[in-house]
Amino acid sequence: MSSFFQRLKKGLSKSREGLAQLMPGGKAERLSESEWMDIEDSLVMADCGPALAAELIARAKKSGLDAVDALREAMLAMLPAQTPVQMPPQGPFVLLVVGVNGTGKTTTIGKLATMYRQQGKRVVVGAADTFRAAAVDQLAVWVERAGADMVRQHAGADPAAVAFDTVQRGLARDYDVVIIDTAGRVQTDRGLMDELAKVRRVIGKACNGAPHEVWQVVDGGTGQNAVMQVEKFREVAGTTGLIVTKLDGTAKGGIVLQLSTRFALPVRYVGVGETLEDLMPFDGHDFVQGLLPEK
Ligand SMILES: Nc1nc2c(ncn2[C@@H]2O[C@H](COP(=O)(O)OP(=O)(O)OP(=O)(O)O)[C@@H](O)[C@H]2O)c(=O)[nH]1
Ligand SMILES: [Mg+2]
Repeated sequence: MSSFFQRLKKGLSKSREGLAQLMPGGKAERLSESEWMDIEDSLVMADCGPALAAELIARAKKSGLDAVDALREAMLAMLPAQTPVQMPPQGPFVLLVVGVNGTGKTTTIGKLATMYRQQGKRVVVGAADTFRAAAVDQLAVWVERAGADMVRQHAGADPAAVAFDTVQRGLARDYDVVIIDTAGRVQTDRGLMDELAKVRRVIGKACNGAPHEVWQVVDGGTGQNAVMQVEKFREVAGTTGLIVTKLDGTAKGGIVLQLSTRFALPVRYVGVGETLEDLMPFDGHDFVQGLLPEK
């Protein structure tokens, strides 16, 4: 078993232990109504949200399997299909990374750039978080460690202009992957959300069909507010996939299932630490196994 999975399991231990106490491993149909309700509460507490928790319980009750198997099947059935990321047949794969402040965008870009470099791809990263000079320097450190290249402008430059330049550079110099870092923004900030919509538009002007993916980074410990975040970013920036970070910490895990099922968005990767290697492709089976008690 990989150490990544161990770390994920450790991160999810609180939720798993909470559920373990409620599931004696008996046949599902033999659990009493109040036992099912306790499990439902516990799923809500694990950040699954009330609607998903109710749906999972309804499906589990019907299945006739024991509680753990029933919930596992229900969770897996509700997760959207994990189709592979489509790389464009020609030209660079352009990825826009968005999300609320401090969720882990820049760190995750460092991890992604490292991963793509390890696959032998040429990677250029655009520093479109121009708000703080420190943000560009932080990105520069990650990009250098990854062995990727970076496009930057002066602090305070128009983020859309940086994104445009980066995509043009990616096209002109035959890069395989272009990743655009953006400043964190709260989904209720109209001005900053408009700015993000512009970044997206301008990327499309630099390269037809781009961005090919828009990945929203969500802090796994955020709780229910994450639902609002994804709703709004999806509307404005056209989120196509999720990356949930900090699952090595105090995150309760259910938010991953809730976001993915509610918005029918694939979770592409999960972050389980602060170093370059701490990114794992999302695997629904592993995740659900980590969340549910062992039998
Ligand atoms: N434990 C843990 N910490 C993480 C993970 N991903 C990111 N972090 C930490 O989260 C903090 C914020 O990360 P950043 O990458 O700067 O986040 P950001 O979204 O770029 O932040 P802004 O650009 O300010 O919006 C840093 O201290 C990271 O080390 C993770 O998977 N696990
Ligand atoms: Mg950042």
